[in-house]
Amino acid sequence: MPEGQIVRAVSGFFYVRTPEGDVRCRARGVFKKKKWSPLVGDRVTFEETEPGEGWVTDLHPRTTELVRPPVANVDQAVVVASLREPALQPELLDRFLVHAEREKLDVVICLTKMDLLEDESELDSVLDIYTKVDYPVLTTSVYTGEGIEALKAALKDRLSVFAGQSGVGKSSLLNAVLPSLGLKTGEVSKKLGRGRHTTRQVEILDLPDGGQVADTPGFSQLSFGNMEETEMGECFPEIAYFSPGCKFRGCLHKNEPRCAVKAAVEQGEISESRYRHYLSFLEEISDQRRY
Ligand SMILES: Nc1nc2c(ncn2[C@@H]2O[C@H](COP(=O)(O)OP(=O)(O)OP(=O)(O)O)[C@@H](O)[C@H]2O)c(=O)[nH]1
Ligand SMILES: [Mg+2]
Ligand SMILES: [Zn+2]
Repeated sequence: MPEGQIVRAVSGFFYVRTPEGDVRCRARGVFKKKKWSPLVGDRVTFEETEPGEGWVTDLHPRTTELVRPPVANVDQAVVVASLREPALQPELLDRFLVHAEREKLDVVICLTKMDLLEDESELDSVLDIYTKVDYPVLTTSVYTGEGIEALKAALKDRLSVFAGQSGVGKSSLLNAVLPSLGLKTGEVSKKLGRGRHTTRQVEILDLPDGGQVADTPGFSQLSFGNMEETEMGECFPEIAYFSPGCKFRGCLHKNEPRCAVKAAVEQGEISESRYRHYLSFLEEISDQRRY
């Protein structure tokens, strides 16, 4: 039976991409019974009942599975943030990074709207934080073209998901990478200082030089759901790096004695803002437990 990849899901239909074109499929009832639901990105087996229409009959094993945005088999997260319009929210950026790390995705940070930057020092302090963690950081502008070639290179031959709050310019970046996409973009509200949730659905797009991207709707609420406190340190690469030096196994790097992570923060090897967010995420998890 033929196989393909789900590239879009709209009101109960899954669009399965094949070399011969997209086939609009429903999922067999058996999926509901087994509580499986197909995701965009899934590799599937399907049965064509008439030209262009059919049934999904089997889901292939996933390499990764993101809940928010809901996409399967992603290799890389492009975490998009603007320094201005909307203003950078470092805590939200770290939240996205934790989720990407938890799924063991490769990460590229993309700082957008460089043409709006007035003061270089604003950028330097952000670069300082993230290059210390060894995250690749691209600075881009769709108006000057800065960083677009570098972004194209980073997207080659893998499935990348674009994530970030509404209005930071995810769809605009994808349009700059591939103008023929013509994705809809939206003004950032002057009054509210945030985007208008222009992109409504997850959709996988093929790039001409190899590779795929998933544009996703922006969101600003992202909780740590079923995460354990002990997992959080693993999702901050710099904390994971220093923690073998802690005196106690299972050290949460809060107030424990002889904590190598706290020592690294004091010596400036781990950035204070990242450590602060780590602590507040831990707090959030233990608060969720309580209720
Ligand atoms: N000055 C400047 N504005 C930009 C840049 N990139 C995007 N914008 C503007 O930012 C606004 C939001 O862009 P979108 O691409 O729709 O943002 P998005 O992240 O896809 O937003 P959602 O789909 O709502 O999640 C639009 O008005 C864009 O024109 C840039 O590099 N420089
Ligand atoms: Mg968009
Ligand atoms: Zn510790």
